[in-house]
Amino acid sequence: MENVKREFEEELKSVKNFEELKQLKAAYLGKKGKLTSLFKKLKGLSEGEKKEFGRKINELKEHFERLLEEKSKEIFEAIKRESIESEAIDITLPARGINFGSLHPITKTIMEIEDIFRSMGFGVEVGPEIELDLFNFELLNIPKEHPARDMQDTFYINDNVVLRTHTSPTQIRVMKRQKPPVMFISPGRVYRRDSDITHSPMFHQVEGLLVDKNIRFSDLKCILTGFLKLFFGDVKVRFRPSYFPFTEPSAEVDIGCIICGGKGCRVCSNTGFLEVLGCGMVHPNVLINGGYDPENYTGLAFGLGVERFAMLKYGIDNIKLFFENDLRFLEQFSYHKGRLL
Ligand code: FA5
Repeated sequence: MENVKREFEEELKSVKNFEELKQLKAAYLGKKGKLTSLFKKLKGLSEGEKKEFGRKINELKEHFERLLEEKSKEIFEAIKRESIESEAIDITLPARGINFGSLHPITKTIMEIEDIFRSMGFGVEVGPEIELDLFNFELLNIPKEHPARDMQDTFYINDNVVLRTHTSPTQIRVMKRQKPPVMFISPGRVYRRDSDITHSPMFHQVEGLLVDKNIRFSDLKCILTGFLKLFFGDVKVRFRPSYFPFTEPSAEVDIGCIICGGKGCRVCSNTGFLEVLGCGMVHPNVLINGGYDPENYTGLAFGLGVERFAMLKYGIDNIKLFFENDLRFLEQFSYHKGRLL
């Protein structure tokens, strides 16, 4: 019995897996096992010896079972430990980069323009891109024979409906539904039959309208100069007389050329200045068409091309880049690159 015990304990030490453990168990406790064969020896013993021998064998059996159970737990733990170690994640490894999307430069520019005007107290309105001829032209004091109404410049849907050629129709729409005072900007897409490196058939404008009592040209100058300095930094601003059918007087606004600093270059045609927007005092006819009394109210209005603002701000020399969706171009406006935070 002592020999069997010693042998079993010795063999158990070298057991490494469940298969070997099973074989060991069979070799000692199985039908033909070493311990089982000891039981057979009981037959040849006296009653007194049988009792003593039987008790010892049973104790030995329990001892073996206990050791087998412990070994089984030990193997199980070892397997578990091994799998945890082999599947461990190294959290010190650098992570795979996440692809951040980015706001389109035109969206960013509109947001920036909106932020500046909101800070001055302007609200934001939107108008439809498919517009009645009545709102796009007629009520804005653009007569039937005006060249802008030519098929060469305007996309007509039918005789009375156009793709709006500017955001100015929003002026009429808001005035018709809201009593004065009004003070809002209106960004959106506009369409013209126009295409070269600075002109696109679809582009964006931001309209501005302020109508109240005693609104003067000096208010217009102050608002637009303030806006341009906030948007472009400390640039020179110049107002130049111009003509729009819906404003009187009208002006175009130039800023000192950002490319050459005012010295004169190809971009500013050696003038040192770049035209950035159109503006003026709202024509009395437009106020009447909007339902306002021009004897009591005056207004200022302006309209700017967003692509032109974005091109000047970011030094982009071809308007087509905005619409080609080339990721190499768009990625440069991504927040995670840290350039435009
Ligand atoms: C207008 O559209 C007037 N509605 C602006 C206005 C509003 C004046 C209120 C007075 C009061 P204009 O046609 O100049 O004006 O266009 C305004 C700006 O749109 C231009 O300065 C230019 O920057 C931009 N623009 C015009 N055509 C295109 C084009 N095809 N592609 C890109 N930008 C353009």
